[in-house]
Amino acid sequence: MLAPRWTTSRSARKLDGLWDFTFDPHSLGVTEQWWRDRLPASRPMPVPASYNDLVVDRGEREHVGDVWYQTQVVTPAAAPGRRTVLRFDAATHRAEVWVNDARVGMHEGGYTPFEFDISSLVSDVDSIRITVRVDNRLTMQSIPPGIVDVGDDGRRRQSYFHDFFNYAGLSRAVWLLSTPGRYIADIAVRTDLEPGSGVVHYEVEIAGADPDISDPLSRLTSVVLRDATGASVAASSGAIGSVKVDGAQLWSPENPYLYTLEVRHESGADVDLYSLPVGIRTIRVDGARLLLNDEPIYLRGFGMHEDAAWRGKGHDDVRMARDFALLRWIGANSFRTSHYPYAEEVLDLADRLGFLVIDETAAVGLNLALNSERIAVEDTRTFRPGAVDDATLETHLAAIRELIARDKNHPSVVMWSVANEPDTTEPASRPYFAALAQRVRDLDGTRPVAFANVAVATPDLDQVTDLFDVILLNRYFGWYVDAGDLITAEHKLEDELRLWASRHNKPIVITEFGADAVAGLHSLPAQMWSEEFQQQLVSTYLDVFARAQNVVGEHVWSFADFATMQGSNRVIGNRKGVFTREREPKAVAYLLRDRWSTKPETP
Ligand code: GCB
Repeated sequence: MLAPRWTTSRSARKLDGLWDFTFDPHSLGVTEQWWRDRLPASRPMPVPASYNDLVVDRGEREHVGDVWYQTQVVTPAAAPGRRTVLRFDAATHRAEVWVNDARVGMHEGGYTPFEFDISSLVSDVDSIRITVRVDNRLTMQSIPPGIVDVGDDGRRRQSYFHDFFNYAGLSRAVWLLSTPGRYIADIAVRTDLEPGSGVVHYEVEIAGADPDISDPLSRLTSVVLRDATGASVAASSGAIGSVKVDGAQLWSPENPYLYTLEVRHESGADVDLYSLPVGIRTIRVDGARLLLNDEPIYLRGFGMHEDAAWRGKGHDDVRMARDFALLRWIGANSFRTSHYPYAEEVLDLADRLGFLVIDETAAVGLNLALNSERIAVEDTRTFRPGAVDDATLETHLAAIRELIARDKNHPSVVMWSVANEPDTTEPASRPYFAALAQRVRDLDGTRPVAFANVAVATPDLDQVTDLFDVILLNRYFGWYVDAGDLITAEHKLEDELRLWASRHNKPIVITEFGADAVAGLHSLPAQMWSEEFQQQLVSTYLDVFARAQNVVGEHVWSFADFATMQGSNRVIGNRKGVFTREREPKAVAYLLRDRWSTKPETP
């Protein structure tokens, strides 16, 4: 799926701004057909943003169910035959959309884009009313999963199995796109290295109205590859093909060199153009090594969140710019999109700045046993009918398809993570994960596939690791287990890493380790929750990784403090950030900056 872009044949207009917004606690909107008129009792609500922290009433902040957004948009007359598309970069977690009185469709999943061809609805009107029902409910068949019940006071309540606040709404841009009637629907690139050159394989998908042209030769797809100065370095024609670049500059964290693939399609009078940034690079696993451009690479960085005051998970270029500035300052070269696909703008910037991204689906919390103390479920087996079952698998497979459809061309994306901390100790998890791994491989054979393993799924108990290419481990020795005891933590961590390396000849990335620290809290000797303890725990882990076999990466949990549901171990949110929620450094940030800036690029 192509990102919205202005080109000489296309326009891409953002519909962001203040929309009308209404909560629908009694689910009246559908029966009363709220899309037919101005929303009742509406208030202004910015798009993009999560709505939760823009209200002051607790019931509204934690509302469970539908909310409605509406806006009126002027639609300049389109030339005959052109196509108009309404696109949402994300609606969390599902949406149903109307244009004027017509229902145009719906979408499941809160973190991937969707669009509707609305050409027939804009052809002879000056303006349109767009109405969106956004539903934040999580069920055992959604990704991520959750359970909705009704409290004694008749209020719906949402429980969920993940450790970040269930922010919802229109959290990314909304667009009105215009393309020629016959248009470039998709481009897939794959890059390869040959001695002394780089190869870009491309596949262009054309779709849309078939113009009445008798001469098929008047339909032509052609591509030009330009270097960073704009000079043409290779060209080809045909919808499928390859171009070769002698002496290609390879994409890497040290030199994130981007070419541009200009694609042009002509069908009679229709001409469509699209420009795609392309980084020439390979990524592969060789035994226990992770190779970028055939050289071993070591990942240094973080698990992160799209999270900030007021905006919640609303995409914001300002926050994103600060986050990347901090990533560079600290010497990171990598991050994981824990625990959902991030806004595509983040990947665009990672491409430009040279960050290696583990791109994760929103499948966080497929683990009832881990949450049984907090959420009353009688049967704590996760993979069974009525819990994570065939219907959940269908949602999960669709989430993978949409993730890869959106992100397949980003050179920064070097690995797919299909889930975070599922219960892979259950034998029934095996067919489920076999189906996921297979789906990824069918859709993209060029990147390693992995999932983030939970602490209890040790090498002896885990049922699925052999199905994957890289082992991602989340470990909290010294925090959730052996709390405060870094000597025991160090031994247990080292023992477990040794065991993984002896069982599987695969690269290991520690995708989570860390400790909460409330910024400004100090103690000598170091105690849990102080900045000193966080620093000592991180330092202990880094020492173990340096001695361990097969470890090819370290991602501290977490980049910055972030909002969670309330809990007796949360201090207005999770405080494992190396930076505060306001993106200022805690003491551990200086330790990491020191360690990461002196570490050689490759082991
Ligand atoms: C984890 C989860 C992450 C949590 C973290 C924590 O294992 O993957 O989402 O935030 O632990 O701090 O508890």
